[in-house]
Amino acid sequence: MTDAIGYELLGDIAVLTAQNPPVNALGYDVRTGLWEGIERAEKDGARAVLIYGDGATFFAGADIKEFGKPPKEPYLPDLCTRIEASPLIVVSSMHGTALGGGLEIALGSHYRIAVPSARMGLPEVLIGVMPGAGGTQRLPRLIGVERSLDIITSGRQIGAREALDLGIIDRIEDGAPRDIGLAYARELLASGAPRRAISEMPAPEPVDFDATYEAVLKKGRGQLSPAVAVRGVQAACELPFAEGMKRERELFMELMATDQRQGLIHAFFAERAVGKLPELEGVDPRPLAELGVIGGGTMGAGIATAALLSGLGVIMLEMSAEAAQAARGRIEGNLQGALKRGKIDQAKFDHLTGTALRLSTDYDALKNADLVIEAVFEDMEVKKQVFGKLDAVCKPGAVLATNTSYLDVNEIAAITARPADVIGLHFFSPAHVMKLLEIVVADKSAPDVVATGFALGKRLGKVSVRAGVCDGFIGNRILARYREAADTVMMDGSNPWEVDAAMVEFGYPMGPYEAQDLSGLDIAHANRRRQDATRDPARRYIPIADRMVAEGRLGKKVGVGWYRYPGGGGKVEDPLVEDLVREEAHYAKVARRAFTGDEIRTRLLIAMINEAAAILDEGIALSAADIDLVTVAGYGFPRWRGGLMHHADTLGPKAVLEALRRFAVEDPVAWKPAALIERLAAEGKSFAEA
Ligand code: 3H9
Repeated sequence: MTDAIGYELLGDIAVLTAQNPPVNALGYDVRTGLWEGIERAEKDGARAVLIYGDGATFFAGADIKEFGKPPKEPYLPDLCTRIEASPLIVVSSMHGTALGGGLEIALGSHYRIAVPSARMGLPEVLIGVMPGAGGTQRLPRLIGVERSLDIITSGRQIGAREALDLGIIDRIEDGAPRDIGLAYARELLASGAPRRAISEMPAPEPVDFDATYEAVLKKGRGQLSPAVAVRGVQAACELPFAEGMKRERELFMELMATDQRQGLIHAFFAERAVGKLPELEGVDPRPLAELGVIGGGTMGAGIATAALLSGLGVIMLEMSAEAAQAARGRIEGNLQGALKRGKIDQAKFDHLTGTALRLSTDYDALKNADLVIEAVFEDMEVKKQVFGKLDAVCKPGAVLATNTSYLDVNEIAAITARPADVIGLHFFSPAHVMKLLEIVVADKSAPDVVATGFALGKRLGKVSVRAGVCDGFIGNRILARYREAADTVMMDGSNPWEVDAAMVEFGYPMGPYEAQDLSGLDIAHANRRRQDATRDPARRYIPIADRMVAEGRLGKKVGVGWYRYPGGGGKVEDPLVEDLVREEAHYAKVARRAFTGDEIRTRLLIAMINEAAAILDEGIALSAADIDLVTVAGYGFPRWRGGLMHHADTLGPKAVLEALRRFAVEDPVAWKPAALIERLAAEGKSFAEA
């Protein structure tokens, strides 16, 4: 037997223990060990088999690192079938996260028990595949089609309680997984409980699978895996079990061969690699118990909410008692949302809004804070005043963070006598919802201050990405080029809804103009005014957005922006905007022409890739994968495409360069290829290798 599975015979119960840290992934050794363990138990005359995992979890699924390599026998679906076919009573005892192939092993077992904290699910669609070891065949037989479709197409994890209610598991018991599993197996043997094979249960009742497929496909915004998984469940209704397993395998292998699977798994591993910075090796973060937040607007309230939910104490500083009261209202509103969704209970709500949150108008209240995040008005002078005061009151060793989106963190740090303690923590609004956190490392930021930023990000459940200091850091710097390319296309012949439609078709949840309407056109406008002094005069400037602001079309909050938002809800295309665009083009003497969706997409994407390449080359981002995470977690880039640079690699630096050269004929300044792209194209290398 392999070392990955321990074998013991305890009386008439054989115990198979998974020993494949960190998550007991079902790699080749584990599969072989389980197969041999079942055979040995049968030979040894056992009457029951217990399967459980050592360490943190039951099996967390197939070994994703084996994906894309030639599969090696025993295959996981065959293993589940072999387990189920055993004449012995097989019990799976689950703890941690029984996911994907892990839950499928449990479904191949005859009885399932779990500890109360266990979580389980079939998250395969989230990494671009679908359950491929009987999940789409056994789960619907066990709990019905509709509930299975919900679990399989969402990939969501469910807790032990819900699993028990749904009938996925037979029992919940507190204790060590080995102990509760053994006791259960003994009880089953003593009571003469029968062997139960889900495959022998009747085929489940069908639903309208074509309609479900279409609905799921639409919801996936171009992502295929959840929709294809629907066809797997359909097979459970329409085919005998063994045939259904074959169909599931075919569909699974089809998805395995897609770019989408590669993109999603790239994003999965990028998320796990992003915090592992060489500069932080062996560096401990500073202690973190009390967080100060300055400014209780939408951003500050969101940060405070996220911090409270993570268990940190929060002191919110505002300018006046009224403003503090308004900030409390926003935070309580956010927490009400968490209460409604069942994320917290009433007692927790009372605690978070009671003792855990303090409001003050006096900087002295921040003197014991371990970390203070400033989220005040985006203005250098205002920020400097705040940091001057923080420098005066905060305890030695406190981390002083700015939530600026664009401003120079070095300049802010320099106002203090402790620039090593200063860092940028760029949250995205609403901060208690959005996943991205850019950790902006200034020239003098101390390594343990950076480590504290990452520790905070982890605690808040964020995807934290290191960024260097520049105007806009990683995300907003790319966004500026995206908008510029969109505005140029609009000026030269398109309109906002065509541009938006082109990007939605690519997989964005919304296009750049609808997104601007949501965030408010005044914010970008103020930023453009800040950049006026330093803008390259040779660069083409499109004044349409300024004109919109001048006409009071500030976005959704005022009911009109690029679109109109009538009282009844929804957005409406506005011919006035088209007139305005045509007028501006007329003033600028532009000969307009039509753009296809493909042309629009290519321009917007190439513009972003070009800027991202410069960002990578300058060391503002440490890797192409970090840029991928920023675009996916903060800017709506479709995750199934892996992120901006992963997508760029599917095009290839050579093709990107060719497109840039083509566009540069029209405008050599805006489309000047980044040096990195020229180098990679010449060397035949990818962005991932840069
Ligand atoms: C499947 O099962 C297909 C079958 O239906 C059919 C097959 C035929 N494989 O996330 P963490 C690594 S598809 C390999 O930081 P956490 C991870 O990279 C699979 N490695 O910890 C990291 O490595 P490192 C369906 C894996 O506690 C380390 O383990 N299952 C796998 O925050 C710790 O991970 C899934 O999709 C894996 N399956 O979260 C589950 N999983 O230390 C995917 C993790 O070198 N996994 N690693 O960076 C997860 O959702 C989370 O990792 C989990 C733990 C919740 C388990």
